[in-house]
Amino acid sequence: SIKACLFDLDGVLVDTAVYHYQAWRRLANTIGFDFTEEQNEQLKGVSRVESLNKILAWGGVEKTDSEKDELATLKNSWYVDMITKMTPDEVLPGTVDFLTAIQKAGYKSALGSASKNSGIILERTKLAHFFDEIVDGNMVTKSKPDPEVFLKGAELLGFQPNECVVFEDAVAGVEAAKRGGMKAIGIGEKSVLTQADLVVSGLDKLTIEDLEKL
Ligand code: B16
Ligand code: MG
Repeated sequence: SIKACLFDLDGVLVDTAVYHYQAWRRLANTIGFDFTEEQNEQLKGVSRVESLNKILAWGGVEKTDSEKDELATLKNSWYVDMITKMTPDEVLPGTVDFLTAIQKAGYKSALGSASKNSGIILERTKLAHFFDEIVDGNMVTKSKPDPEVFLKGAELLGFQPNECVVFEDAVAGVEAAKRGGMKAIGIGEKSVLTQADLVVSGLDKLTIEDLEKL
């Protein structure tokens, strides 16, 4: 049965995807092209460097590694400007109630995010205290759909993968959970998150009983 919960950050607990989108678009526009909201879906859960590679490919632009470093740093500076202004109001509906409920019910929880900025976001939104362990983009070498980020979370919490459930909004993240041998609750659309064991529109739609039934 499920003993631990592993949470993705962006798109599950907070909606930072809009800030990523704005900053990446600004970068693309600076180089001289644009991309759509639909293309932006493919960036969810994907690391910073891999996101940049995808965007440059959409624009048909080639850059050297050092130019890419500069571009990624520029995008991140715009993104950080936005997230440092975040407030607890930006926590997605139901998040605080659900995190409180699982804590009371005795489940352990960890963050499993691809972001290198998770520290600022958790601090600004006052969510940090809910997590027993935090695994983010600073601690992993392989990005989702590789299961590394979630396997590390399970290990730090001291549970086997099959005792863990992952909450994910990204296709790559759900795939990572399944490849790691965990249950996955998709946050979003059933037609998109096809590999998930259960899909809901947000944490506000989940109860402890849903975890017991997995
Ligand atoms: P950063 P998650 C991911 O966070 C985002 O979904 C993805 O769009 C972003 O590129 C990635 O973090 C890296 O973020 O540039 O802040 O290191 O969904 O895994 O919490
Ligand atoms: Mg996400």
